[in-house]
Amino acid sequence: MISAFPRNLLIFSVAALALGCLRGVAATEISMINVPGREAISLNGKWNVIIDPADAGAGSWAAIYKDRQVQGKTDFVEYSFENGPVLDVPGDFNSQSPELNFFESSVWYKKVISFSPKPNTRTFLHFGAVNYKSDVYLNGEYLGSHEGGFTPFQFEVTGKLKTGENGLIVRANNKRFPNGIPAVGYDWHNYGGITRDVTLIQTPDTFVRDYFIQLEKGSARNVAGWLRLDGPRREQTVHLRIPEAGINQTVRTDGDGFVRFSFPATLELWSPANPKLYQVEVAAETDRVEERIGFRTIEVKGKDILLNGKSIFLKGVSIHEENPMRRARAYSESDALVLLTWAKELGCNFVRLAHYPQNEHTVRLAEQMGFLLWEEVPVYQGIDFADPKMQDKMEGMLREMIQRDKNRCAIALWSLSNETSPGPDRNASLTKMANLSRSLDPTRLVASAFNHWRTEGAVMTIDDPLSEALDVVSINEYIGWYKPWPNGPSKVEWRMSFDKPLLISEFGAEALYGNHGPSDVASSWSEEYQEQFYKDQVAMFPTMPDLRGVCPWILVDFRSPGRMHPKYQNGWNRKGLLSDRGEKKKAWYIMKSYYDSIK
Ligand code: GCB
Repeated sequence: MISAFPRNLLIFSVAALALGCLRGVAATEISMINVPGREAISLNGKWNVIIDPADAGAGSWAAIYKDRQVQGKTDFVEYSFENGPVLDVPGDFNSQSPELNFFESSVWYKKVISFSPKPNTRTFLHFGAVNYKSDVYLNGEYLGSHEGGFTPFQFEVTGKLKTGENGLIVRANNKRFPNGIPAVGYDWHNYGGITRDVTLIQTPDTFVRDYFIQLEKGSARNVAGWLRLDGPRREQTVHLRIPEAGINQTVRTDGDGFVRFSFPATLELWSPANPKLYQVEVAAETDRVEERIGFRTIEVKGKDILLNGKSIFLKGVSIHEENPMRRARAYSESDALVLLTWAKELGCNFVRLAHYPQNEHTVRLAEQMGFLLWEEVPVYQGIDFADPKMQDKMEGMLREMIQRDKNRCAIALWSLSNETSPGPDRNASLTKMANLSRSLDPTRLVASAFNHWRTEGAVMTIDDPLSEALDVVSINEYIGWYKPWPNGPSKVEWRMSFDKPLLISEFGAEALYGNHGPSDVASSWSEEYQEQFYKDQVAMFPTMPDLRGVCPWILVDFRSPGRMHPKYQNGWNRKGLLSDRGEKKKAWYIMKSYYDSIK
C-alpha cells in the first residue's frame, strides 16, 4: 500500500541521514537516487593495486590502509602501491590478469584524487558495486564497509576530502562465506573487485536525495510519488515538470524535507512496442535533477499479467552480467548493448536479470530498448535462513536494489530469491521480504523462482506455500535435462491451486556450439539434443493454461568453474542459445520461431 512506502523509507533515510550528516563522520549510506543525472567526477580509470592472496593486508603489521611511507633509515614497509600492478576500474580483477582468474581473496586498490572543494557543496563518494565485501579508507582514515557485490553504496566525504591530493584505498574481497548472499556455491564465475563505476558526486548543501515518480498503482492517469530533500534547508518549494506532457506541479516539502504528491497526467504509456520515456525534472530551490522516466501500469488480475491494462505474455530470456567476448563481468553500456541486441533479435519483450541486480547501464538501456525486466537479489540456493543475521542482509540488498531502480518503468518484477527450499524459516523469511518489497514499492509485482513441486507420474503439482506471498508463481523446470520426461512433453500435466499467473523462469539444456550428435542422447552435448529439448518444451507450453511467460536459461554460454567436462564445458555452462562467441545454436531458431508466433 502506498501509505506504508514512504514511512519505511523514511525510517531508513533518517537513519542514513543521521549517520551521514554528522559532518566529518562519513558512514556507509544507501545511494542517492539518479546518480547518472548528477554532477560528478569520475574516478574510473587505472588504480594501483596490491594483490593480497593471504588476506594479510589488514593485519596490524601490514595495515595497508594506512599507506605508510618509510620514516628514516631503519624503517621499512612490506608493501607498496607504487611500482606495482594497476587494474582498470570499473572491471572485475579476475579477467584482467591470468593469475587472477580464480582469485578469491583481497585486492587493495588505491587512487590518488586531486580535489578542490567548491564552497557550499557536499561531496559523496559513490560505488556502483564492489564484489563482495569492501572496506574504504580516505587519507588513512576508515570510512566504512559494505557487504554485497551487486548494489551501490556511498559515503559522504564533505570536509574529509582535502584540497590537493587525497589517497583513497579500497579493499575488495570476493571470498565466499557460508552466510554470504549468495552463499558458497553458485553457478557463475566469482568476479571480484570494483566492478562498477566510482564517482565523486557534488551536490548543493541541500539537495534532492531521493524521489519516487511513477504511475499510481492501478491508474494510468495519475502520477503519484514522493520526494525527499537532504540538508539544512528542508522546507522548499519544488517544481515537478514533465515539459513534453505540459506538466508543471508545485509542491512544498515539510520540516523533514519530505513531500508526497499525486497529480493527474495524460501520458503516452511505455511498453516494449513503444518504449516512450519523458524528460522529468525535479527542481527544488537549491538543487535540480532530471532524467528520462517512463510511465506504465503493471498488475495481476487472476491468472493474467496486465501491462497498461492488457494481458501480456512475457517472451523472456535470462542473462548473466557477463560479456562472453571479453570473458569478463559486464559493466558498461556497450556490454549491455551486446547482450540486449541479441535478446531483441530473439524476439524477447522481457529479460530476467539473473541472479543479482545488474549494472545500471543495463537497466536503463533495457528500458530504452523496450524490455520488461525481472530484477533479483542474490538469495540463491544454499542460503541459511536459520541464521539470524541473514534477514537483515537480505533486506539490505532488497532495499539497495529497489532504491536504485524504483523509477525504471521497465522493472516489472522484483524477485526475492532463486531455488530456495521450502521450509518454515525460508517461508517466513521470504514472506517478510515480499512484504518489505511491497512497502518499499507498491507498484511492482513480487516474484521468486522455485524448483520444488510434487511429481506424481506425469502430474506436476505446484504447491510451494511461498506462492501465497507472491504475485506471480515462477518455476525453474529442466524436464528433459535434469529430469527425464515422464511421458512425453504434451502429456505432462501442470496443476496449480493458486489463482496467479505462472511463469517458467528457467528451462534449458547444454550443447557445445558446432558439436553434432543424436537428438536423444544428452551426453552427446549436441546442438541436436538441445534443439529437441526446445522443441519438446515448446510443445508443452500450450498445455499449461496458467502460463503467462517463459524465460529460457540462458541467452549466452557463461563462465562457471564448476562445469568441468574437459571437452564440452571446460569451465563454461553451455546452456546458451548462443555460444560464448555469439554463434547461434540450433535451439535459438526454435525459440525465435516460437516467439515470432506469439503476437
Ligand atoms: C538453475 C539455476 C541456474 C543454473 C542453472 C543450470 O536452476 O538457477 O543458476 O545456472 O540451473 O544451468 O543448472
